[in-house]
Amino acid sequence: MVNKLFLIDGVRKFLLYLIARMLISFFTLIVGLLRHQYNKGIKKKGVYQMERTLVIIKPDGVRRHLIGRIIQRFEEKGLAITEMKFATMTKELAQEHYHHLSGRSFFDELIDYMTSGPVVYLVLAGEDVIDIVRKMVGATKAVDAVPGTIRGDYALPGTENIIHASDSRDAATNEINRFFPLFDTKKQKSEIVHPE
Ligand code: IDP
Ligand code: MG
Repeated sequence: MVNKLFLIDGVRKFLLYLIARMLISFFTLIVGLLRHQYNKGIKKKGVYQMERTLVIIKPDGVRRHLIGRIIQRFEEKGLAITEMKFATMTKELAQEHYHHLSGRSFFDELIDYMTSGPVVYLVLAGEDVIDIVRKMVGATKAVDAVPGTIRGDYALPGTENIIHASDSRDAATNEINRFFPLFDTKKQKSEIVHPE
């Protein structure tokens, strides 16, 4: 009799366990479907999972009154500007920013150039924005920069080449944090609305 009761109790527990597992699976499926639909809706509305990149209009770009024309290119492309700042770079920040070039013969000249006057810092956001902006910026050396790119249209041979743009996700994160130390990535992390 006692054995029978234990058996019934065991079967009941097993059934409850099965029902609980089925309910969990069912809710997981529903949540997955809802998230899928939500993401589809977001894409349709022009809101994307996005990347960010740091752009610097260098001192020669500012001196040559190219700020407006450069920003216009990014706006016309449809990229969102999420941060913007006008300031002169300190020597310490310039050395940190170009630390990977510290052994090169042109390093001191590069630091003098980057600290020679105010620059414009921009954070641009959008899908694949890092690669898109690098393509818009063009090759480092003026002789290689294709016409139609910013450097191709405005830069001549030498250290001065108008503009900087992050070249990878890691670089973008480091550079945004370097020049916008109060930047709150969490605040705007998930989505950004593109300009119409
Ligand atoms: P990037 O700006 O296209 O990413 P990097 O190789 O990271 O190119 O170089 C950083 C900056 O250092 C360049 O934008 C340019 O101002 C300067 N630079 C790079 N290579 C040379 C060079 O061979 N001679 C003089 N200046 C250079
Ligand atoms: Mg670089």
